[in-house]
Amino acid sequence: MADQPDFPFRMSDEVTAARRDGRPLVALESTLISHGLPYPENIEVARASEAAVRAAGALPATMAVLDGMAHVGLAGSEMHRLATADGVAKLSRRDLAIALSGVAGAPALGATTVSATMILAERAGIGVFATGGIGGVHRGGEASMDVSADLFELAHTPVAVVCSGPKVILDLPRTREVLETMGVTLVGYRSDEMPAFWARHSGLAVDCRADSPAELAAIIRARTRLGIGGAVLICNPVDPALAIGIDEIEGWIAACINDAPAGAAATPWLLAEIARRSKGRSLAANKRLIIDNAALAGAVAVELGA
Ligand code: PSU
Ligand code: MN
Repeated sequence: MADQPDFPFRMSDEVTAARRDGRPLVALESTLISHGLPYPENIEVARASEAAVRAAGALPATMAVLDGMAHVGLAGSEMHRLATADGVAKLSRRDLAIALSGVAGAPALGATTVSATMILAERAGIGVFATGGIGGVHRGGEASMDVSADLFELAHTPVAVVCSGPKVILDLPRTREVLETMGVTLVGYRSDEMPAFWARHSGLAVDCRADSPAELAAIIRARTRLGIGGAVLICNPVDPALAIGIDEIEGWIAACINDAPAGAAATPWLLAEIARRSKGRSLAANKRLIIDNAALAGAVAVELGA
């Protein structure tokens, strides 16, 4: 926990005060700032997401590793660094220990993925987290074994995650299967289907539908009471005004997926490539859904009173 002296946290004054006063908090990630979106859209989205959490009545805690220290809650200048610096590391579960070790060669600046952000949120006592799209089984993953550490984290770490489904560049049926096997509770917000990031429809079912933040909070509370760990994954489909049809998206993916690099660079490369091919439409949808997910996470945190 945050009060453990050996865990090198730096909590912002605002987050510290919110925890002391029992005010609701929402964790936000930073990989989408440093690797998921171009500048200046990335800093606009980071600021707008924090504003959306506040408008809902909660307080934002954006996570990153700066100068070897895990940060829970960032200053504006720190978000700006993450949005503009070159060579920001992409930190997943495996990378956190290195980034916090102080060894030579450890990255000075690290953005946290869904998995790393869930870990920091749980350690900081923050139970609700908002992102854009989660990682999952990559296309061809049955051979390459490229499966995002996000899925493992969702299986184990008890933090509710609000997203717009797995990123549509992934193998969605296999990602859905792994979520089921891992025992992640998959809830559609005002949706019977698991959404697919920029697309509202995947053809894959959720475990249950919820139509209000109060219902979402009830499911999270019940899972917490069970004490089984792992996540409630809340899937909030993108605004229909900016949604893109799956067939159109599949065309862009087919045209570039064979050129994508392997490993951690795959997702950022595909997002940038499709932003270009879609003439910015995927970017507009991505921005909207991240901000809307932050707003919904704020409402859920208020409902939970934590
Ligand atoms: N949501 C977005 N854009 C992103 C991400 C989420 O709208 O770039 C990030 C998250 O940090 C997620 C990561 O953990 O993409 C998945 O990366 P990978 O597929 O390499 O596990
Ligand atoms: Mn991967």
